[in-house]
Amino acid sequence: MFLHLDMDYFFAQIEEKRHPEAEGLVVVICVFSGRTKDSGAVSTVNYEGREYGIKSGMPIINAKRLAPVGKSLFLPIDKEYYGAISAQINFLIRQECKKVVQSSIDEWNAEDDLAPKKAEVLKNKIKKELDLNCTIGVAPSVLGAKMAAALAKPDGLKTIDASEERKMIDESIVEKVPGIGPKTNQALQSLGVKQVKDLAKIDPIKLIEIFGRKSGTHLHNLGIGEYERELGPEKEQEEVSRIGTLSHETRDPQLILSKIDELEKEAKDWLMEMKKSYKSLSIIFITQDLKTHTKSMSFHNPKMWSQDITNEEKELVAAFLKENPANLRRVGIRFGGFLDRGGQTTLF
Ligand code: TTP
Ligand code: MG
Ligand code: MG
Repeated sequence: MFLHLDMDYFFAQIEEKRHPEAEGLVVVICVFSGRTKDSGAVSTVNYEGREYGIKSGMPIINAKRLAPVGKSLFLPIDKEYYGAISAQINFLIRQECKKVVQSSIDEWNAEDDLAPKKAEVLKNKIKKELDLNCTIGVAPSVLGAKMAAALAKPDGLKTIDASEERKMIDESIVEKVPGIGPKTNQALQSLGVKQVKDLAKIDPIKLIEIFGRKSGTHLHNLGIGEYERELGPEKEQEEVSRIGTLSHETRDPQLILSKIDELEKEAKDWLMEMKKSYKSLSIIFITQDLKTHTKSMSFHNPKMWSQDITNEEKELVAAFLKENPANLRRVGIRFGGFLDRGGQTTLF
């Protein structure tokens, strides 16, 4: 069985936790372009905001027109912080399931014989450790799991068997199938294909003529109920990070460094496993106001997991403490700029 996990209104949910005053408000995450005060696009919006028609990709100005006055919070995107939370979720999923592929900042696919049970455990763990809601779909195929999750959103868990999966996919309109974009949808509409099951009525030769061998075959297989039963390849990971909460808010270098040491060991297990050496090291500092700061250094000669970096860590922590007077709530470590141990770069 496969499971598909997608975080609910991910960036906006994280910001809700950071801003307790956001409770009940419309929360809009904005990518400000800086040209004028309000130019830019909406990254995402919480479910309250969706009720007013605010959507990802919409100009911020339009979202401001739709949002209820005095009941909305427009916040700038903080990708660094969301990436750190995503890395923590990634860690939890990999602790639980054997085969995992991350497909976006807030989405994972996993294969596991015990997927229904694992899904439940994971959902609870993410709630307990990060106080975040997600939705998980479980099905006999990767596509089925993803579509089950879409139907169960938000805060849902939906497990379906093979016949329920077939019915769900057959009856879905083609536009709702992940991978079928507006162009393919339009071409299918002109063939009279509305639901996925209508694809079975079209001669596969014709589908291949129109969409090419690969997509044409894929569409035909969808129509006859043959779905992918393998996780796709994982895209090359470009960094590994671990982040953790300090036992109390502090700026004591000793306490901070001992937490970093713990996180370093976890991240290095991964480096060792994946046979990577690295060229950059960052320490992430999350202050008591939940702002994220990073101090980084890079190395001309790549370092192996076995090399001691205590001095580098000390240096980065000291540099941060010198310029920022705030107490720290959480710290993290990140390794990047990977090279395979043979010396060849993996980052083309
Ligand atoms: P999604 O999972 O597509 O959306 P979501 O998590 O906000 O909401 P849902 O509950 O429906 O899953 O995307 C994950 C994050 O990616 C999202 O929180 C913000 C970002 N994103 C953008 O920046 N721009 C976009 O157009 C989309 C779709 C997402
Ligand atoms: Mg999501
Ligand atoms: Mg997503």
